[in-house]
Amino acid sequence: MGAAAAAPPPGARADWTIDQDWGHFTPAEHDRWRRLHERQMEVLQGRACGAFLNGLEALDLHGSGVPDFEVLNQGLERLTGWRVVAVPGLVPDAVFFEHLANRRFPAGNFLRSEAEFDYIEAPDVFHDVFGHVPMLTDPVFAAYMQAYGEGGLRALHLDVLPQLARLYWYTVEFGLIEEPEGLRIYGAGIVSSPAESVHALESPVPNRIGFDLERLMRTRYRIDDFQETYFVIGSLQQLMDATLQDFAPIYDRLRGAGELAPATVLDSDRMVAGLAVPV
Ligand code: HBI
Ligand code: FE
Repeated sequence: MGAAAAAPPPGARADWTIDQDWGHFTPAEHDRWRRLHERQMEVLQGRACGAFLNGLEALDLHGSGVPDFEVLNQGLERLTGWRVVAVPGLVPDAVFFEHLANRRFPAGNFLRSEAEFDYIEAPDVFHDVFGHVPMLTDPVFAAYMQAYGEGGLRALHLDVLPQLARLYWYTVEFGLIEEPEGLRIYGAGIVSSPAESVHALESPVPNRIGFDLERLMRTRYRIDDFQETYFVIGSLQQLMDATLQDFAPIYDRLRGAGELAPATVLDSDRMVAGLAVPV
């Protein structure tokens, strides 16, 4: 094992979880959730992927307020065995991987302030639950997320966590998918952001590159602005299949390959067109 995992903050359990205590959310916070949800739903029709929209329906996430995890988990567990657990904020990688490997998704137990309505850097309950949880109702993506956690635990003693973080970043957080109807969003970081939901699909600025695991894991990312590159999968199964291979030779090749700046385009890249905007 690498360095001993940091101790959990006061009041948190050894696995860094805390009680959601749904009653602690105020009427003002439930109203803020409603407005965040309403604004996103205006943007996401025709932009979010089918699995995401189906997940919102399946979990009855219709924006009535901050979801009560006890209620949310009854539906989620029945569908794919996943549960949402409340945490104070970001948790150490080892803790995060352990939760994912056991089909538990850690969600920040706080809602952004009114001043942070448009953007918050730390994942709050809106980013985590509205952004991430609907995709966990899809059996293939649910399996991918668990495989990611298992892979993370196996890699803790290796020096490849930055490369694994890029895989999470460019798929789970900022992934795009080609569907029969056209290019769509599945990444939580995009789907929870009104501006990036449009930018990622329609702006001529970013690169959109066909998913290539090793190429993706070489590519650095920025956390404080729209992505300069998005990776595009053809199906969720393609993502799951990518995790089924032996990563040892991949890690060896990555150690020898240079890192790529976020806006890099390689001759070997398959460029994908943005969403044609209906005039
Ligand atoms: N912790 N609560 C929380 N949420 C995350 O999304 C998260 C984390 N810890 C680590 C982490 N993400 C990233 O390093 C992943 O790439 C593993
Ligand atoms: Fe996230």
